[in-house]
Amino acid sequence: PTPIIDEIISKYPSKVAKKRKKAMVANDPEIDQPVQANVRTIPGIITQRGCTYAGCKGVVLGPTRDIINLVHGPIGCSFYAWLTRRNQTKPETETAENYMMYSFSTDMQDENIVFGGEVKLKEAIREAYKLFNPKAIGVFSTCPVGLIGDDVHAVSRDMKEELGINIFGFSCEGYRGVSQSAGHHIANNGIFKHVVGNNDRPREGKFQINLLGEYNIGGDAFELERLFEEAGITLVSTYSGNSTVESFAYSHTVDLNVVMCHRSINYIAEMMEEKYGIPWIKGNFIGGSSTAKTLRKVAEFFDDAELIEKVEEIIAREEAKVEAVKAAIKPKVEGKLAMMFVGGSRAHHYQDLFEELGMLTVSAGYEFAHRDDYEGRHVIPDIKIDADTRNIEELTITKTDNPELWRDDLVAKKAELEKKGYEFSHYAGMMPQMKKNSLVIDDVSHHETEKLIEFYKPDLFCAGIKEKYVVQKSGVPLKQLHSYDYGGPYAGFEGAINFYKEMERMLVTNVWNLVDTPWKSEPEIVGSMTI
Ligand code: CFM
Ligand code: HCA
Repeated sequence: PTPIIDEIISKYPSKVAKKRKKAMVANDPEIDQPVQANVRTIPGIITQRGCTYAGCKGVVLGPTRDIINLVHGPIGCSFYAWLTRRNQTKPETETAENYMMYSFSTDMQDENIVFGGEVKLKEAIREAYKLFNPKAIGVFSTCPVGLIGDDVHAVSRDMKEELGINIFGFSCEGYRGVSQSAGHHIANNGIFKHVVGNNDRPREGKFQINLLGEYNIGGDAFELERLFEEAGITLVSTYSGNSTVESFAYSHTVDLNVVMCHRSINYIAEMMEEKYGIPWIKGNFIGGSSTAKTLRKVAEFFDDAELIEKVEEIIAREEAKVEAVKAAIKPKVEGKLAMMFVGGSRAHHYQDLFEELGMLTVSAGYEFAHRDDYEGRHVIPDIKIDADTRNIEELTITKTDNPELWRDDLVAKKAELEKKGYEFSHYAGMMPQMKKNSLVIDDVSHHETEKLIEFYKPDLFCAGIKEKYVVQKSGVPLKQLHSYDYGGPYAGFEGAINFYKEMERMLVTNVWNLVDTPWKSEPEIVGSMTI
């Protein structure tokens, strides 16, 4: 891939080329190689990234149904974050709170930008309270809010006092960080400060866990809920697919946190451990074998013979179904080439599904992940702290002084299991899993995407809606790994079966060879100019 990297960057001015080269690595799973990540995109280059507000409001808090997520800003920011992520939710009863189908905004106008929007924000909070009587309201700052200096935190404090419900603000202006990633961190901090620990309800269930970083895209979380329920594992809270702020408030009472998307939610996992002594493990439920592996790891943690037996029974039954479908489809898609460029965890997790089908991931990268998501958490101490990182508050967490909440039992359990080689707080990142000489690219640009397609002629490209049609016009099918193209679920055992079938549908066809575009044979625009 080194000549490919050189060819890709040859189009860039030398300074840009030098910088982009650092974000591209010919992988060698045996050795550590730094990848430039979580740095600002060079202005003028079109990439897939979104903004900090999207990461905070859209991604982390968006799927939570019993909180009014009020956007302080122009209407467009709210409209474009309105249900586009396909997170599903299932209220406990028909009348239970569910605000997810609404789009709440202060609808800032010129006047509010010039003279300040705090009064309008207060009015909007009062109106929302009067109309819906919610238990909580979150206020999300869009770009102009930070520019004009509206204090969403002071307004939230005042309104919390006036209305007597939980109201808190997020300084998640779009420009505040490098990407959505900054918004995840801001959201994690806000939830931890204002919600976690608000309710120390008595515990039910023998084995209690939270699932962190699972957002119920296409119903993924429903499939996982099904498995946990059958195993007898109590899923206390999910951050944040099919979730409630009510459950976040008592989520610090669990025995174990299982982290799916490390990028977006590792902060809460770490903070819960620091404050309450709850350990966390990295899990992955994308792919039949990953699902089995993660379920076994959870059962091993609880070390209960009955639970282990039940989990084995579920795995045996479900894997038989998965294997049957795989056996029928694998011979048809084996050897096909895939590449994927998605947010911060799916570009890694979906490699398991392709591996199961015998497909090869020739190139992959994240939009906005950090070096630890590529190279593994051991590089965290070496990550350069720059101005953009310093811009995001790092909460100082201290051990709870409530002896009933501090889990000495779990601290001891962790130490004991670690001696046996059980891995906690561990994420190896995507690179050790990828084949030698596969190409890793962070924050891939449009130009780079075109070049990659030209070089590798992949059978499948995975990305999002902005990339979909450009890629398909070049004759390569694109599978959206954000919205699943309205399919799914793809998590768990049922999810794996759905995904295999989807691959068969997309790849066992000749239709992509028939795609032809007029600009291949003649220039798109022909004209002459007379002066
Ligand atoms: Fe985590 Fe996500 Fe992702 Fe993400 Fe996203 Fe998403 Fe994604 Mo789109 S939290 S990093 S910010 S798994 S919205 S549910 S699909 S880019 S790979
Ligand atoms: C976001 C949301 C997004 C966009 C998906 C896409 C999602 O980044 O703000 O580009 O298709 O999953 O909905 O990642």
